[in-house]
Amino acid sequence: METLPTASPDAEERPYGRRIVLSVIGLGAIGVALGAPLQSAIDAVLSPVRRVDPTGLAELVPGEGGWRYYSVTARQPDLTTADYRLRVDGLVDRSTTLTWDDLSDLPQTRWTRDFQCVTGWRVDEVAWQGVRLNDLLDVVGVQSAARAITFHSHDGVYTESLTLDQVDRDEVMVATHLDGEIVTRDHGGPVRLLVVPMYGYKSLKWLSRIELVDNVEPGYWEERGYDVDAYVGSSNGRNDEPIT
Ligand SMILES: Nc1nc2c(c(=O)[nH]1)N[C@H]1C(S)=C(S)[C@@H](COP(=O)(O)O)O[C@H]1N2
Ligand SMILES: [Mo]
Repeated sequence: METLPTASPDAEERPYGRRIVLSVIGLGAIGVALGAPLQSAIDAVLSPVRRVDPTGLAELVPGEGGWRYYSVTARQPDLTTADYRLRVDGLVDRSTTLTWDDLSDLPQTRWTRDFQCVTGWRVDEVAWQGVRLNDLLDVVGVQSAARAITFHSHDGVYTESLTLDQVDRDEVMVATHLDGEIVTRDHGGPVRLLVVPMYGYKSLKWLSRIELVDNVEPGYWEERGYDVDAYVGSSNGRNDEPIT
């Protein structure tokens, strides 16, 4: 069995969300009853899933509307729109800290897109609203030495990265609304990243900082073997046109 990337005896570090924790207690008991040999056969079948969701059980427990709630930390940030802050810094002309109201005052973009996790689950036609990353970058001014962006999360652990060439495709959003409502805590609210053409692990939740850097720094899952280039295959090609 492969080593779980972030498994730790410390419950605070366990890499699954609380909804899943509640739902899988019964499934864990099944594993105990089956005994070790059968359990390792099940583990082998689930292993591609485990590489992204070490519990392997998120796949079995769909949330509302087909979503699975992922978090690599047990404790999720609990931020109101009033205390939310977004730092934009690194190789920019004007480092800045934005509030929720600052984001609301910027031009708003709306895209309806499918959302797909690398493990195979997918939610069709999710309606997103927020600020295009390129609009935000225009505000701060990107310096010529910048080549990539490192994104940080208020969870203190998760990071993601994109090259500026990838961002130039103009399909990245600092998202404030999902299906008409402020992004919920489970979904990484009040503000998360949305990287439309890529697998879900690029869409970092509880976005805290956008850091312009001169070289791409592998993100959380990239450190664990996933690609910085995470473009979804042709199966996700249905909703690629912006609606506004
Ligand atoms: N901070 C943080 N962002 C994250 C993750 C995470 O564990 N922590 N999981 C990623 C993965 S693998 C997916 S598929 C999506 C899932 O988004 P959801 O939890 O809103 O369904 O979030 C991505 N962003
Ligand atoms: Mo994912």
